[in-house]
Amino acid sequence: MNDFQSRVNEVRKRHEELLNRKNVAVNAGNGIYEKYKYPIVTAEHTPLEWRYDFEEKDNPFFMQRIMMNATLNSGAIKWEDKYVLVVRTEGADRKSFFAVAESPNGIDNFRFRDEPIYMPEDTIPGTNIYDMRLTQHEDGWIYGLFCVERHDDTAPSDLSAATATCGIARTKDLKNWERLPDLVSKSQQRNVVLHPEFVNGKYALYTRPQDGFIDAGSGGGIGWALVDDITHAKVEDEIIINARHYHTIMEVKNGEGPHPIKTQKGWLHLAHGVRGCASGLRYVLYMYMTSLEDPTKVIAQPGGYFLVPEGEEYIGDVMNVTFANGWIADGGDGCEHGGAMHKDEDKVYIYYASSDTRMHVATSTIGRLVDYCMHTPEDGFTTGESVKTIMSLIEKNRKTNNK
Ligand code: M1P
Repeated sequence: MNDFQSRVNEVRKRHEELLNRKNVAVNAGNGIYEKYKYPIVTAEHTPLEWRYDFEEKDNPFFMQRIMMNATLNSGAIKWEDKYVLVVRTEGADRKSFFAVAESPNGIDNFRFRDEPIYMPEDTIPGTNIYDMRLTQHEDGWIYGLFCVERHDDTAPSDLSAATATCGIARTKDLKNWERLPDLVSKSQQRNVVLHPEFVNGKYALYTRPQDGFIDAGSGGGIGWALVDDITHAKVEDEIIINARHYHTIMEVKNGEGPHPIKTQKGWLHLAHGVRGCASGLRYVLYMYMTSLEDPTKVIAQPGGYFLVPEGEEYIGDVMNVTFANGWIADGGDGCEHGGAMHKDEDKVYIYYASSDTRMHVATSTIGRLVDYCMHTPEDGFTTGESVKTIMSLIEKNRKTNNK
């Protein structure tokens, strides 16, 4: 065997070992969810055929010709009995694209399909696309809403000036995508998510109005807008349903994660909150619940964060970030539509990225997550209120322990 062939064999062997690695639950100790020992999808999981030229005469050193940098913020759906991620995959050239990776059990063995998704363009082509939220809507389509970044040509001399718009595409099979016109909105938009059910006969969107590409500015938090026609979606009236607040984990920005999960007690939401600190922005995950009768009404808002970067999760291209735009509530059906009513015992697979670099999973159940939302004290917004909340738990425990 020549050097070329033995190197090919070695690279293939290592790749297969990585893809077949079993994952192990690590008890997070908070009782709310389990994290797992290994990331589930990394740049190293991408197919070798995307990266290497296997022709010896053209690539005698068997080098990577195209490098992959990161696999992050992934949409998720249970589809044909598989746990499917639409992974934001980022090449060494900084361009993100979408690619489907599937697992038989949701926690390991994720394999990319042979080819990434070639997303059709809107009338004005985008420079970069990322962070797809998948919604299996009651209209029968699976929608993918994502951020489209373009250079802001109103500032021609500033090469970092950009705009964020919500791109919309739909599919029936996660293979062929129909691109619809981008969302029309007065402000820039990122983190836009389609609610799985019609509300008053209209499509409902969670929005995140923002003044600039990075700054939320006057955009007060997670918004809500009803849209008549998803094939020409336009935000007319937008209300803020989950506001940012001074000195909280979402002081600087927040954004809806995946679409909410329907439970007997209300819609369960996962979102991210951002605050500033000396080392930059810190992105953490938080949860809240809204009413089944009125999805704009928050009925539970645990104070503080739900999940944060820990250990190696802190480190990556953008440090101190956890971000989630995909989760699967698994009632055991092969592919449940987005608005299915979930039972307490249904397992929830929370797919999150750490530090804009790699994908992880955490697992819980509907019952645990609802309990977490309904019984975690709210943020009292001051040190005094926080201490009072701790004191009342101590007092309750004193009584319990003295029984
Ligand atoms: O770098 C952290 C995240 O920053 C952005 O999120 P937001 O719009 O809430 O600031 C997004 O670019 C996201 O992809 C990224 O993970």
